[in-house]
Amino acid sequence: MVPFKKRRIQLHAASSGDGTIKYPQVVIFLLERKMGASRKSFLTQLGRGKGFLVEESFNQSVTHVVSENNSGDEARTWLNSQLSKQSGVEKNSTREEIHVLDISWYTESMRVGCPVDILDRHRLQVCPECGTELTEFSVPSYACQRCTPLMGHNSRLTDALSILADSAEFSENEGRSVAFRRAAAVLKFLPQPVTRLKQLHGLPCLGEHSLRVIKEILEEGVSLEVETTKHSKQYTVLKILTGIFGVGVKTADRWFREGIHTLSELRRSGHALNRAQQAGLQHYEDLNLPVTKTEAVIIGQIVKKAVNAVLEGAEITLIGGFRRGKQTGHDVDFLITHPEESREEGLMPKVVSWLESQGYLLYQKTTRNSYLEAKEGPGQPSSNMDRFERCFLIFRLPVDTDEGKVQMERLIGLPTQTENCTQTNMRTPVDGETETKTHPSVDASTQKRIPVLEPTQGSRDQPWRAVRVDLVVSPHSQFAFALLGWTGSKLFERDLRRWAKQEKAMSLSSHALYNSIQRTYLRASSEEEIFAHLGLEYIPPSERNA
Ligand code: 8GT
Ligand code: MN
Repeated sequence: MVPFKKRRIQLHAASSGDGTIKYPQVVIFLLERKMGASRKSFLTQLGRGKGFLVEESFNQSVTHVVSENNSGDEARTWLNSQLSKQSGVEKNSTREEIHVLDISWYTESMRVGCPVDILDRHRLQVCPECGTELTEFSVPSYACQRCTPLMGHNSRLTDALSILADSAEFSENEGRSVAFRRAAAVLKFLPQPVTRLKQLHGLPCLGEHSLRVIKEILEEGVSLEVETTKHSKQYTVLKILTGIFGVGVKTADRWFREGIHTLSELRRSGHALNRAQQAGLQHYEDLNLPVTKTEAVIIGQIVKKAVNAVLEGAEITLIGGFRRGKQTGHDVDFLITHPEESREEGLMPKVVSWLESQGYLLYQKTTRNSYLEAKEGPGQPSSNMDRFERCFLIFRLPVDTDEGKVQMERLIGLPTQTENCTQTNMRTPVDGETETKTHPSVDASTQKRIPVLEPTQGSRDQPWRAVRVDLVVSPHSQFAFALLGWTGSKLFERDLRRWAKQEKAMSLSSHALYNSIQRTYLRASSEEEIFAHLGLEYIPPSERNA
């Protein structure tokens, strides 16, 4: 008898042909029911040979159940019976939902050699009328009270609502846009896919319009309104034009109304573009390619080198979506501080000069710190723009061509590498520092192999790619507030401020927390302390993906 611990090691060692598990986060179980033992065994070997982790028997680590010839209801019923047998899996557990997939997902993944995106057609559908026990959900009202992971279980619904939110933004209807985003955030929080509308009864933030769209998708598979919107001229053109760094909705809409529908029409129009827009147009393709985590880390090392070169002891932190665990982003955000208060003053221009002198910058624009507590009092910035010294950059990142490698080695001797990344829809940058960023990031549940740091365009010969980078400098006394304020997501931040104001009579910004009743500032040196001041349970960055 092999001891239990050893057995598990053997099991995992057997999980791939050459012993390497390429996708440890995807744990597959093939359902033998109706598939048959010999076919299951064949498919198991095939998967393991390609580096997939295919379990012999169902266990708590399984993330993907693959079935052949079973209906969604049959597969679900089987799964539920397995789950109820397992001790330690509570009914209301927030354990990631197990994907119940058709064999087509598996065979396509085998063909490509990596786990393909899970599309609707891969999911086994549960019949609404004959489905197994319906889960009733319960959702706290504020996004900052909820743990929202990166991947939800209702992406079909949340993607649809995000399109309507974008479209509302394009029509400059912020209220409507936020309403759709709130509805999407509630669905993203749910621990299971919604199968029937009645499961949503009584949940917060689901307005009549959102429910109508959800109902249509649950019943018909698609929403006519979403499809029409997505293919409308205004939506497609504004997506393109707001995709130019430095172009916000107002400008894009004005151009659209003037009949400018493409980048080449814009180029030909003779419109005077500001410096940001010129750079945005020039580097359009690069800036609309997802930035990978590897690229973010490499840029982080370069920025760190710059910061250390100009001020000893200064510290940089990766913030924004990457801090929340995203594998790709539309830009890379860094927060810079120094443990001794005031030492950070004047730091930004020096960092920027250093980067410029090393040839790393294609564009830069700095805004000065305009926040003065004593002078401003408890006031909260009217938009989500704050008053830190901030720099919008377009970074010139060497890529994996011979020349790029030479540059990279010469400059910092960094390794080049490849990795798996999660693709995301791109968010669009905006009119410099005068307009807030507008577009949502939509996490697609996709997993694609992207060779990182290879030339971004097949035919391009330049040894670098352009990447948007934001630098923010904060005094140490405000660091925890800046870190919380810049980690996002946008909706999480919005709800933190709303919670503070409506539930606690406090005013929260990226600089400070003010108690309006006691008329005092509440100091904090960590995010945990800020959550505690607000009477909220601490939510780690990876769960702030509302
Ligand atoms: P991404 O992957 O698309 O880049 O997603 P992200 O990193 O979450 O979005 P982002 O647009 O880069 O913004 C990062 C965070 O900074 C978000 O939480 C956003 O709310 C916040 N943010 C701005 N502008 C400002 C600002 O002026 N002040 C503060 N405090 N936060 C801001 O985008
Ligand atoms: Mn970002």
